[in-house]
Amino acid sequence: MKSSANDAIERAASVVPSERQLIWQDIEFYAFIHFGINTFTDSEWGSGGESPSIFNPTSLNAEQWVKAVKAAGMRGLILTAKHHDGFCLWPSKLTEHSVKNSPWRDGKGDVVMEASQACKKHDIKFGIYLSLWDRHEPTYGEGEPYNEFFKGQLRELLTNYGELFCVWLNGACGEGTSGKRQNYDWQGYFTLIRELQPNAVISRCGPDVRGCGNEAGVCRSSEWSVVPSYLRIAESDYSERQTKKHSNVMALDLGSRNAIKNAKKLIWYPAEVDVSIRKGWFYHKDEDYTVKPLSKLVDIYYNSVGANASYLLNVPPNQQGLIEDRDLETLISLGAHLEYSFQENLAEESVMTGSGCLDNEHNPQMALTPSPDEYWHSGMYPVKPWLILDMGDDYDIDKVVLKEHIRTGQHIEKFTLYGEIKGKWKTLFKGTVIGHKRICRFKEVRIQRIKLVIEKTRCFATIASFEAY
Ligand code: FUL
Repeated sequence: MKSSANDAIERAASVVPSERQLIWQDIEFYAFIHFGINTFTDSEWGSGGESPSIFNPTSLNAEQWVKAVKAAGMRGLILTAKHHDGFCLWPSKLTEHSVKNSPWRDGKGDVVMEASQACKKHDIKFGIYLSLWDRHEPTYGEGEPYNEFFKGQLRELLTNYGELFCVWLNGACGEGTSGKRQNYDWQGYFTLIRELQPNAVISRCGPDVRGCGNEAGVCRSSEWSVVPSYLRIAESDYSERQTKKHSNVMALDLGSRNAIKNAKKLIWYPAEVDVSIRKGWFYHKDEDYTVKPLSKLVDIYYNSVGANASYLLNVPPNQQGLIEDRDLETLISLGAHLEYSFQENLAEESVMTGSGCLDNEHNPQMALTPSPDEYWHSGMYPVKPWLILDMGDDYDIDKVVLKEHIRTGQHIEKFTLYGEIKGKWKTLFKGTVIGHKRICRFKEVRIQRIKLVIEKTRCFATIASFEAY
């Protein structure tokens, strides 16, 4: 007889990402640009009562932002089109509280347009951040009128700025000027976004990407992409999440066998690590000294991209509308560091053998092909399946990058990597989940053969990519 726990495992193993989530998973590392009225008041949260006349960046240059983002090795950029203060970086027809009433470019400017065009020019994906909470808009808290206003703003942003890879809906929700809280029309927003930007993920207060639960740049050591559905904000399960004390996104374990055993519904809901390069989200001169050192940014990379999450790094432009030199230099060194670290995959021309496979199409060698859809499949319900990589000669190795074939779900729960040293298998790394990507870092060793043993997996195991550096 099957237990409900086994049943949950079977269900979890059958959950797969959507096409848009798959596209997003490959972007991995992208930027946040927090810029707006707060930049000019030196604050983090505006009241909504600020005058648009104070928005006047003297030398705004979106290409400078995009070049910096690209130099760091990032592949996308998300701009705060509207933060909680309600000030719009585009000339919205639905409010007077925007760049159109500012002195910047004589009221004819559009920051969203400049950023989207710079991204397009430099082949960087573009996304927008839109705060649900609007401290300026008088209809906020009035129900339907605000929902219509918000959908109108979405429509403007989703139709005039080309293809978006992400719509980042921010949840910070307080009272409006009326003193009332807004009842959000989640389904209405989501339906509109799907209609106008079908390839964009809806992040944070959305169904596609969840926050890892903190803004400190760390994710869980086992970051599952398959988690209970109450974590997702949608009309039906939002209230459930609000009332369930234990069901918060900060919970340490979201996806283990234990965490999912009683879940009613399981969904593909991968994690994103968002963190600022500085102390605050917006630029403040007196926080210039807080720019994180390269080593910290690199650690966050391994603890996010390397741990089955994405890395959303905030870089706030100053009052001139430019990224400061010290942030810029750090971004350039970060990009150089990552490029150097992953320069030559020594597993590329190797031979892979293994414990078995589902069929010849999924034999161990398939873990080494560049195509993401060619992969090794262990066969059903395997017992400690393994792979051995033979690089043909000794190399100095300190990193192994593993990827599951997540189109067929996330299965691997526990694994160990061994290196063959003087004829003996020595442990290099012990890990739990793999998912989209796990970067295993260890002390450099000179080896020819690396063995991966999958100690625990759900219904089967797949490896779509096995790289060594
Ligand atoms: C939070 C906001 O309140 C912060 O200002 C910032 O935008 C951060 C990314 O999300 O909820």
